[in-house]
Amino acid sequence: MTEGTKSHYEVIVIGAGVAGIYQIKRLVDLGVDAVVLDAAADLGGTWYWNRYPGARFDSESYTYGYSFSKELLDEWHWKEKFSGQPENLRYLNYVAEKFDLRRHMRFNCKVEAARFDEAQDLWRLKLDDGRDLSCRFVIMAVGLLSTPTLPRFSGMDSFKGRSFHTYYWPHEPVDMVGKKVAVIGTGATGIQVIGEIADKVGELTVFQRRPNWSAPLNNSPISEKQMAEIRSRYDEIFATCARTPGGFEHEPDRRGFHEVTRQERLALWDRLYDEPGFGIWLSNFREIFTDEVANAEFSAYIADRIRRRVKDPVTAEKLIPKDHGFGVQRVPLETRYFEAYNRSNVHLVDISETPIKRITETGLRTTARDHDFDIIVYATGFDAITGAFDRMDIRGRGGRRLREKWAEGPRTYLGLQIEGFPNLFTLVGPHNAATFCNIPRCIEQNVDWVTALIAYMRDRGHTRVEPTPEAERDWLAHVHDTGRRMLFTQVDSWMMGINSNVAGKDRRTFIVYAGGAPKYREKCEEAAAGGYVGFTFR
Ligand code: NA7
Repeated sequence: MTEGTKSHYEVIVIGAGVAGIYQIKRLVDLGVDAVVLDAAADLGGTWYWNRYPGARFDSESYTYGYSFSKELLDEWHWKEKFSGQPENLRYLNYVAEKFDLRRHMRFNCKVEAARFDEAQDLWRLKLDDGRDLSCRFVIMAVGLLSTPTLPRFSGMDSFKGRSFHTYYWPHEPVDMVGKKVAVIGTGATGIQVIGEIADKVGELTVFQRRPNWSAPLNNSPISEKQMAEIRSRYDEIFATCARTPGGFEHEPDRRGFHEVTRQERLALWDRLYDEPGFGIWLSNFREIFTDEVANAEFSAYIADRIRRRVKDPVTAEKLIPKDHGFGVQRVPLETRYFEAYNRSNVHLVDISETPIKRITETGLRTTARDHDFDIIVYATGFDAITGAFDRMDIRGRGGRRLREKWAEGPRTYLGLQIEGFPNLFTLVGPHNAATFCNIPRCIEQNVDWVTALIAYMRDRGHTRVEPTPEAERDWLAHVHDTGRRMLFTQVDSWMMGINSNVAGKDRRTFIVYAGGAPKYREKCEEAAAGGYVGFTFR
């Protein structure tokens, strides 16, 4: 049987992004008969799709790369502190080539349905081209933000110019010189695009529903010499990442916010504002995340920074969030974003005042006026975390649908398995530390854990693993406990499962794990060390 016609594997991994690539590496090393399927034409996941101008890490590149191979760490030179999409995709291709992983990957393979066959302890998968595959284990490596969502404006098909969601940015260069461009959405993506294209297009009009708090990325190149120094510190760098809640290099300031003077707070903030990366968020006082007084004072500080950077005071006020504090949503990091609004070719339209009524043949109409465009960019975000699962018809024991089980919010054990859905693993799913993490750091730990469990079962001849309802109930309680004190749970954002463009996603739901990666790792290790406490085997 050729690989092309082969229809049964021990393990099928769905998704050839950062998680799927490492997962297949570990399975191949273990001698498991496994394959990775991806709906895309090639590997890379997030970094395959998001080709919009300005797409880049806001993790330090050298903390984002895989840590599992010293040889790989020694060979790869990250050229920028926060590397851009083309280089990130090159990196993932380099990894796949180096470890000869491509031959275990199938592209243009979209999984439409997965059904658990209880008699055989197998999963039966249906691809969108009608093919059927089977396997003992399914490992979902489908990404957190892989289901882009468009607004539901009328007339969207009638637009005669070019329009696309940022996730589907065309592979060939888009000529924007001299063009009239609209960007709808000012999340992390919109903020990256706007900063990048403002000085390259004819006219840029930004349609903002709600502003986001944002701070400078402070990117810079990495020289050969600096890279050599980074290589010599990799052990230390990854050790730091392993002990921080979000898997970053940035460690929180341990001083109590209320125990230092205002001058001391300002000194810290002035320093962090000019430093690269997420320090402004993650090396801040811990109270920023939990204490409304601390959060309000810091938010006022950032608001002043915005006022200093944006010349027109009316525009500046529009760019300052009034309905939530800094850092209670995912903080976009920006490059020249606020300065973009000082340019005469850039215009900000506040669509909370004048909502978009429809898309027209030549542009769009707000309640105030018509705008003409050559290109409309939808930077309108994703059906986050559970979206990719919702769109697959996944049926576990008794034909139960995952979508129905999760209708009132996801339930999992360790964010890695689901009661009623044996032999299915979610590497980057709800209630898993990877939801709130410098993601490869958490992915490596999850892949290692799942691989060890598969090896454990193989050694014992087990054919089925599934969490108990009690383990799942206790994990849900723990997930809720970790989020209880966090201000982010009081705000509508994708981190709380809100998406105004998807029916039913209008209720705040705990979908992330806020206990921090070290605590999460401890829980996973405890379960494994005790002989996989909370799981039943057959
Ligand atoms: P986000 O952060 O969800 O941002 C989406 C943006 O699009 C946000 O400003 C939304 O406004 C806006 N939006 C969404 N739907 C509409 C409609 N219908 N009309 C007007 N404006 C709309 O997604 P991103 O892609 O920017 O970032 C996602 C993650 O990718 C990011 O956190 C990183 O981890 C990488 P709203 O705030 O909802 O009013």
